[in-house]
Amino acid sequence: MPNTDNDKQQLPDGFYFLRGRLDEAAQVALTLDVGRLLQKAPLFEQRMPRTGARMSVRMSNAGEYGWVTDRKQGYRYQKNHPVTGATWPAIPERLLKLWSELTAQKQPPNLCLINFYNDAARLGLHQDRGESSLEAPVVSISLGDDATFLLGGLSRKDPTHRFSLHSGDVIWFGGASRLIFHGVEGIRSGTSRLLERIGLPDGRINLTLRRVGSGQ
Ligand code: MD3
Ligand code: FE
Repeated sequence: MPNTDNDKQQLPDGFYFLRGRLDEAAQVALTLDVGRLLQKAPLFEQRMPRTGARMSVRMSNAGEYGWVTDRKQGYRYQKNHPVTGATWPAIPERLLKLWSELTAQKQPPNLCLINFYNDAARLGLHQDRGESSLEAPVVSISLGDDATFLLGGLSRKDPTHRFSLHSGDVIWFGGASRLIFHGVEGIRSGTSRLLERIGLPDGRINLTLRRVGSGQ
């Protein structure tokens, strides 16, 4: 395993790394919320635009919009689950509360992307583009197994730093940080038992709260 020591690393402006922001009780409560969301909106497979390559991270969404991608239509925000056709379930109250506590934004998030990583899943280095406003921050919450997160710069060629992300860690960022290249190298399977409570074998859930679309 590569060195994942964060403490000496420099974080970009507007990037807040809140290690252990959620205690055990808060993690359990949020995990049960996620379990209820996934009953209404099951995890599904996403496919890359054009190539149709399957993403190893399985996903779902809550909120007015969901992030969806497939071979034909590519990346987009849509109001319906691509498999069930149902609208997405509401974003749980405790996530709305966390968003307002951290960001002091007037508008609530209207998209919560749910990423599920099993021990084979990874997310290649990418930028999050497409949100109508880059002003709105993003809040990310980690639950379950540890992950190795990669943080680069504004160019794909910039060097990347590795961070360990643990269950209960919260990252939030806005401004220039929004366009930084980032990814998830992999998880360390078996480092947490949290997700057993919702019937997922070992793995990691990442929630990202965003404000997308019109009305921003
Ligand atoms: C830094 N998810 O869903 S969340 C994503 O752990 C995504 O599942 C990762 O990247 C995950 O798009 C990382 C934290 C995160 C999200 C967006 C960022 C960090 C970011 C955008 C710019 C810089
Ligand atoms: Fe991302």
